[in-house]
Amino acid sequence: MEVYRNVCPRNCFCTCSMLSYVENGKLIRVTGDSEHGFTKGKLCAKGYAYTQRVYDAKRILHPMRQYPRGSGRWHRITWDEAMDIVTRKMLELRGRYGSFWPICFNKQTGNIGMLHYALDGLFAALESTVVNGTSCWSAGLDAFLYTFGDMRKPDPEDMVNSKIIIIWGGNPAWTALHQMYYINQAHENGAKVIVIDPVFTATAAQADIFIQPKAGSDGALALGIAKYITKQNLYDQAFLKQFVEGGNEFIQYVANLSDQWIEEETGLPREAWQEVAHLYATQRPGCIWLGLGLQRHVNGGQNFRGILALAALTGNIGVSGAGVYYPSQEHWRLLTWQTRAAFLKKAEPAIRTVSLNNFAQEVSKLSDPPVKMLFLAGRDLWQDANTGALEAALEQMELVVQVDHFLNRSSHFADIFLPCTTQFEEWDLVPSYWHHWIAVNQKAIEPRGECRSDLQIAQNLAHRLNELAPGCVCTPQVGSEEEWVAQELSPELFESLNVTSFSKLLEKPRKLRVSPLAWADLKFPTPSGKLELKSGLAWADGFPLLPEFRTGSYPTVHYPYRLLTPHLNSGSNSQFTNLHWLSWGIDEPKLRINPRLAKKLKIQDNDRIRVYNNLGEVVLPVRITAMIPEDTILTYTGWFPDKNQINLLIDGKSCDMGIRGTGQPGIALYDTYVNLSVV
Ligand SMILES: Nc1nc2c(c(=O)[nH]1)N[C@H]1C(S)=C(S)[C@@H](COP(=O)(O)OP(=O)(O)OC[C@H]3O[C@@H](n4cnc5c(=O)[nH]c(N)nc54)[C@H](O)[C@@H]3O)O[C@H]1N2
Ligand SMILES: Nc1nc2c(c(=O)[nH]1)N[C@H]1C(S)=C(S)[C@@H](COP(=O)(O)OP(=O)(O)OC[C@H]3O[C@@H](n4cnc5c(=O)[nH]c(N)nc54)[C@H](O)[C@@H]3O)O[C@H]1N2
Ligand code: SF4
Ligand SMILES: [Mo]
Repeated sequence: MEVYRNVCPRNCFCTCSMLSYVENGKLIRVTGDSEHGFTKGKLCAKGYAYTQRVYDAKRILHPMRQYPRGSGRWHRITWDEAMDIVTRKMLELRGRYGSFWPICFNKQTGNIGMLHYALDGLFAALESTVVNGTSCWSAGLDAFLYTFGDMRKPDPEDMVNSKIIIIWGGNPAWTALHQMYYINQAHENGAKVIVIDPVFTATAAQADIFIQPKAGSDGALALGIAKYITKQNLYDQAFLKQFVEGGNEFIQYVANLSDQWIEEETGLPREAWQEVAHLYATQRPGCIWLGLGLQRHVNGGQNFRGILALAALTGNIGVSGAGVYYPSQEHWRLLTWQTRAAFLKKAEPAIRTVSLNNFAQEVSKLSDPPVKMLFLAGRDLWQDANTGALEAALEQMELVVQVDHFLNRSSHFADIFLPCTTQFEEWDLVPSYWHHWIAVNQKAIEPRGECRSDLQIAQNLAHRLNELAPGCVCTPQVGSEEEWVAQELSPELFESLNVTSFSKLLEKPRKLRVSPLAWADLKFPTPSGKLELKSGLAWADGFPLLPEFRTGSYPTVHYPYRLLTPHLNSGSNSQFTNLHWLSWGIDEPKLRINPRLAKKLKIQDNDRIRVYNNLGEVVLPVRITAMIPEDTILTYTGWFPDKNQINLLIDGKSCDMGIRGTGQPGIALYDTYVNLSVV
């Protein structure tokens, strides 16, 4: 049996290293890689299910054309035919409109490997229309940029040294599974774990203290904690004086807030935040984990600023066991991004951008020239907000091309389907946005059927375009995938990994030699050089100078319930839930409602409920559970084939922040309101 090293390229905190076992050219087993210090030889259930994903009967193994669009009548075509249809259309549109702007490229994070950025490079080089923004983390990111000047976090392995771990608006027991090892280690060493979430999650079930504020009220809760810490004189005066800008103004601001106001905003009794405040200020060092769910609100960024202020007040920064955790990309900066750059070959391409936030509406609005062709890679458009508008938006497209493994919800509207390889069938380099380990993804098996990698598809497109219109695009045609991977590694990266050659890197995953601490030097790249609670940049961008609370959104008379749609353990966004191993016994999607609400509305378990708002309606079976408050309902995000799709009800309004870090505000996915009726 042959054994290869692979890396899970999903948009997931853990970026696990895997060992793949191959017999007679077939992948027969996948395990974790015990040489990977962060994941320690384990995977999540999705990782172990890759053997099914690779060989699933529904995986598409050759190019196909659907005619007519939406008919479900797909027929096989050759790669040559597919490339011909796609590139001729591209050139015809350029001829008609004078540029490639009528072509919109929409890729997000279906696969975060570096070689997949070839397509991004190609469409930027062509100067087409490209999607701008991300649904993950923008609002929270900007709060870090205002406060610290950059996004850096401690080594997640350092969490074992914490005495208090506050997990605020994140559900790592499901979404960052391997981090639970470090949280549990700290717990065993006597740390207290506090979870703050409107929902009693799998993470909350493992905590010492669970605080259940109203969604979107976390900024007010943070101010309550700050008020208690300062009033009781539990704050770090020396730290504040030396390293913090606006510390005194902030203390004055919180001193004037009434406990009653905080109680009303958060729905919590004052004892709740006072206990958290006392523990965080006195049991040191303490860290805070800022979840992504917390910032998917219209006031999400400003709420983050309030929480970041707590680390500043207590001086829980730059020392082991302390700090604030959020995804960050320190070592993405050590990669050369050669794949993207090699395809792009231009410093400032004249691309046109379209916002992801309300993609359907925004893409329809573009004129002069209008968008006439959509190229999707690693996307399920039904993960976007306002999916009700997608059908009309897609109607205006003369050609929709999709690169994927499976026919998904978006395929209904596609004309051409190009099947791509999985990580086992290609080389790649997948950096983590969480831990400090790097591993190379080796090709373990030959591509299934006629599948090609995103890199190859970019090369094929460039090649055919140049054949049809010589000099149309300047892109490289040569080099093995292995060489492309090697080019992503900079001398600084080699040095940091303590290896001298690419081949050494193939032997096992390596850890970067970076400081386990963030901000150990306490020098901050902000305008003042200090950690800024008072931020002139925030002010210039239209936000309060201080981390004041900004009220969020509220239910209305017509739509009295908040709809939360967080991430599911057995899926990775839209991925995996189509597999039998992962859908079996899970029984999703369900609509969770509180027992008191069920009683009020005379709803029984498994009743079918109509959930609706001004955008549309979805019918789902109910699960009655006390894990959520009475005014909230919950169903998980994901693709449940043939079932109703909840994003129909999400309107795509923007978060307060996000433009600074990612060019677009975040999406306030969790500020959605609905009403219910029994079917
Ligand atoms: N298993 C699995 N893992 C994943 C993913 C997946 O789909 N499945 N997706 C990956 C991706 S792309 C992402 S972005 C991350 C997301 O991972 P997380 O950071 O865990 O974020 P969410 O699942 O969006 O929400 C987490 C929690 O935030 C809570 N929440 C919502 N609003 C508020 C609020 O106003 N205040 C507070 N305090 N809490 C709130 C929700 O109730 C939920 O329990 O996970 C990644 N990992
Ligand atoms: N209601 C609600 N909606 C949400 C969220 C939420 O919390 N609630 N979360 C949002 C968030 S944070 C995110 S990140 C998005 C994620 O949504 P998307 O950006 O659509 O990403 P995925 O669902 O991970 O994957 C999309 C597709 O990529 C394909 N794919 C996998 N590997 C490859 C590859 O190598 N090449 C190509 N070409 N395709 C590949 C998969 O098969 C899948 O069909 O969803 C967002 N939508
Ligand atoms: S989905 Fe996440 S936890 Fe699961 S195998 Fe992939 S990287 Fe690891
Ligand atoms: Mo995400």
